[in-house]
Amino acid sequence: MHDNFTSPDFYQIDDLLSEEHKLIRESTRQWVSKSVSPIIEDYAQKAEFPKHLIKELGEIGAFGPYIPEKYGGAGLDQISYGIMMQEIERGDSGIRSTASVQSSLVMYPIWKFGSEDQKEKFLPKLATGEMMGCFGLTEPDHGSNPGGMITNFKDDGDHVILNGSKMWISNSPFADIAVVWAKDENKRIHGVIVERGMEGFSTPETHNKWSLRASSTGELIFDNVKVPKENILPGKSGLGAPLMCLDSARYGISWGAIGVAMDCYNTALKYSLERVQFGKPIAAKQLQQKKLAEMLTEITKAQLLSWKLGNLKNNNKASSAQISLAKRNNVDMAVNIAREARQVLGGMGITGEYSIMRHMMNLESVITYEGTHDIHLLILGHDITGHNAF
Ligand code: TGC
Ligand code: FAD
Repeated sequence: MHDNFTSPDFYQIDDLLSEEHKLIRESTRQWVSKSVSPIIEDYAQKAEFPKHLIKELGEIGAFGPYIPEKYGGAGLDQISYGIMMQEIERGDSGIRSTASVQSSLVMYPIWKFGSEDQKEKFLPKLATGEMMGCFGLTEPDHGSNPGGMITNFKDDGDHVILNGSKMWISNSPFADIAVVWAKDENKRIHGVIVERGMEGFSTPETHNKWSLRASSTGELIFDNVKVPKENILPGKSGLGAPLMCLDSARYGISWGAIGVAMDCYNTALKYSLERVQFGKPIAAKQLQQKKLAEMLTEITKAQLLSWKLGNLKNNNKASSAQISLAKRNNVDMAVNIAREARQVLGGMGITGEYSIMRHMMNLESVITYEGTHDIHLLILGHDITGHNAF
């Protein structure tokens, strides 16, 4: 697929970015144009994750951009992380998933809640992609309500014995380690690092997805897995620990959704200028202009939202409810833009010649994972009223 992306910046939001932010954006954008756009449609059609991109994602710094350099990260700020997610998701949500799971759901908990030994053992290899991780929170009977999880472990001397299962886990079929959330004998939730090869641990792949086809999704099954106690994250327990990781990933998704929306808008704009019907480019028709004007309006609002949220995060001032607002708004914005953009392309919009239909299907996962559209509304409702309506 030819990549002729140009990025809209209607409100000169570039003025709000530093030179370093712009350099990061440019280099990530070039990588996406060179390495993702030309191959991604084929991989999505084949329902296969392009594994060869892992090494390159490590090289461009997409694994743990904000993790300190002493652990192999890039030591960048939150806006830099967001910009990278924006550019990568412009290529494909599944590739951004791989980067954000590795960064926010695997490296982040080890960095924030891990022992020094765990940080030194895992983080540098995760940063290069030499080691890949996944995050196991969701269970077959506990999706939106992870606090009800039944995966559990029992004390067994210097080990614990882990039982249960997780489903819908991005990257599980090939991950080397899984950060798994499980209850101890007192029903307290802990993060446990489970390593591939431990007896009783398996990761079957989930097939027949119509969404996120270029991402590998699977289960995590624990059948009396003997895990050394040194693999338990010591720094924080309780549901708040995985929810802190989700806050970081949800923030990245708020930027990623902007990347998808920009790609759809850009494709629709170019097509409408070239496609002639009734003797004129369809871009000259009011109905198509309405679509394009509304897309640009929503993208601009979302850009300002994520930029401001990034600054709050840089100052440790972003609340979970603020993050929910941005994830919910921006993904919904991208879903609507993908649908409108697809219509601008008429019949061509349903083909793999253009990225829009793939984005549109991917977004059905993005609006569901990391907290559904409904759950983020309820988080906001709770924050506004003080009443928990879950
Ligand atoms: P609740 O009683 O409200 O809270 C339990 C404890 O957690 C604390 N807390 C938080 N702490 C840190 N950050 C947050 N965002 C927090 N939200 C709550 C809270 O203060 C409390 O602490 P304590 O000390 O009092 O115990 O919990 P609840 O059981 O009522 O549930 C709250 C709810 C519904 C908001 C939460 O469970 C939720 O967010 N559900 C959605 C589940 C979800 O998002 N799953 C995502 C799975 S991972 C994924 O989808 C990866 S896709 C990756 C990809 O491919 O990109
Ligand atoms: P449910 O919780 O069963 O929700 C079903 C419907 O009910 C939804 O519309 C929901 O909004 C609604 N609902 C639920 N509770 C309420 C309520 N209180 N009030 C009103 N409505 C409600 N999880 C991981 O742990 N790690 C991963 O890496 C991961 N990757 C994923 C990748 C993909 C492709 C997908 C699709 C999912 C992934 N997930 C992952 C799981 C994801 O987080 C869950 O699918 C999501 O949290 C929703 O859970 P559920 O699917 O069980 O839906």
